[in-house]
Amino acid sequence: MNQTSAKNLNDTIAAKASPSGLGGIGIVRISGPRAGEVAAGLFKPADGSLDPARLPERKMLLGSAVDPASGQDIDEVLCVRFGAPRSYTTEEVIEIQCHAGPAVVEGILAAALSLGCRLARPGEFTQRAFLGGRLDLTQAEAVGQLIGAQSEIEARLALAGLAGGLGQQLGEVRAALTEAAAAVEAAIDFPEDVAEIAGPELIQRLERGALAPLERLLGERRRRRVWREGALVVICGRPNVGKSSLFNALLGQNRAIVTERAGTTRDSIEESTILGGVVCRLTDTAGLGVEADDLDRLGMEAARQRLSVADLALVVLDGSAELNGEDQQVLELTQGMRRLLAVNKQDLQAAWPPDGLGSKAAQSLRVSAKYGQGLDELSEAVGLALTGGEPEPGPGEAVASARQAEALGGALEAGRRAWEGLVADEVQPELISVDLGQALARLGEVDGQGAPDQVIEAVFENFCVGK
Ligand SMILES: Nc1nc2c(ncn2[C@@H]2O[C@H](COP(=O)(O)OP(=O)(O)O)[C@@H](O)[C@H]2O)c(=O)[nH]1
Ligand SMILES: [Mg+2]
Repeated sequence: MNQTSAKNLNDTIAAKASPSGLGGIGIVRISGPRAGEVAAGLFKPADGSLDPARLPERKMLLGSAVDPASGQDIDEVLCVRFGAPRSYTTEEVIEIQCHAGPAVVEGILAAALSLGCRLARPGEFTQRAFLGGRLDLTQAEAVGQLIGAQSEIEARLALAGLAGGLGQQLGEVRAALTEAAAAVEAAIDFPEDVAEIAGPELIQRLERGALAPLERLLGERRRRRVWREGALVVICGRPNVGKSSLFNALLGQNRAIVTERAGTTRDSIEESTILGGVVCRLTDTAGLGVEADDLDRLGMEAARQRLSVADLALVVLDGSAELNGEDQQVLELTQGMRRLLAVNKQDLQAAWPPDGLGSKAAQSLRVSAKYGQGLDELSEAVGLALTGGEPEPGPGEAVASARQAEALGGALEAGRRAWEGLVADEVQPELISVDLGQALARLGEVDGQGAPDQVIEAVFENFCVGK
């Protein structure tokens, strides 16, 4: 059992574990000490010799769900029992599979609630798995990530997190910090027996066992963040260069309106797609350049706003028309950013030579959005620019989330201060002890060991109900 307070663990919770709407199968999940009683109250096994209060474990059993108040059948169902602690939550769990009609699922859930269950909060099943010691906090977060995964890559990464590699590495970091903390405590308690607070060996172990691994994890996060979280790619350029055409072509669908009239796209449109292997939110923006009216101004403001938070600017230029002042403005606006230049309309006669951009050229590629030329190369270039060539993390190489990285950064900072204090050997041990304690606390925010309730709650708040 983790140290976190096990509040409300005595009650039995229930929720719909399948998504809302129409589908083949609906699932109601019940977890807690009274799960057996609930099963006895609402499940009638087809095999009359079975005791519904003590169903055999891990066996799909046919039967019917009945409304305990009226005794009427709600649906023909399958019921499976996972006995504690060999269940997802480590508690007694009953799962009832029914037909997915909303009335049926809600009816069974209502029956469970009438038998003394409470409706589960978002992520509460996984929270119980964590409190039961089955998952550490990094693994619990990976469950949420897996459920939210929109692409195969995201799912693979979440699965790597679920394997618990990050938690394991943090266990080693914790051991090194704890060892240093113990040595410092000894120096506080027995100052006359301890000549120096910590010997060079301990200082080295702190560096190698805690600080270096934390630095490595944070570096890994910086380098591979886009693999985990995807990237925001903003298409920009002056009106009529073919931004919306390129947006549609890269998505493989006609999402944005394309016209010969300049200034058709007023708002930013965003869609998810995979470019060069990276999950991208691709944004089509209004043309940047000369403002004709208020709508133009608003559109351009929206475009600038998206650009300011973009991971990559995809600057579109019209290769068939002379570059003008508006193009120059866009080039200047995106100068300091990570960017790629797409020189569009290569199917038409070129109005300027490929090297016409001089020193402004970051990397430029010739494409035709209209005729689908050069798009694969552009996709690859986008992926490469975003990942900097770092390969996708393999199995067991979990990349820290933003929340985790923030806490790891705090742990590193505090640990580094303690290390400096130990090296200088003139800092009061009490102060070093405080720093080490803080490093341990920040570490706990990541794997959940000794973490305060608010941290744990915050992690599970992002989950959906039923998981
Ligand atoms: N020939 C040619 N025309 C294009 C190409 N891409 C876009 N266009 C045309 O350029 C005009 C403006 O395109 P649009 O995508 O709306 O530009 P935006 O204002 O930058 O979004 C439309 O008439 C498109 O058909 C291209 O690769 N080749
Ligand atoms: Mg447009």
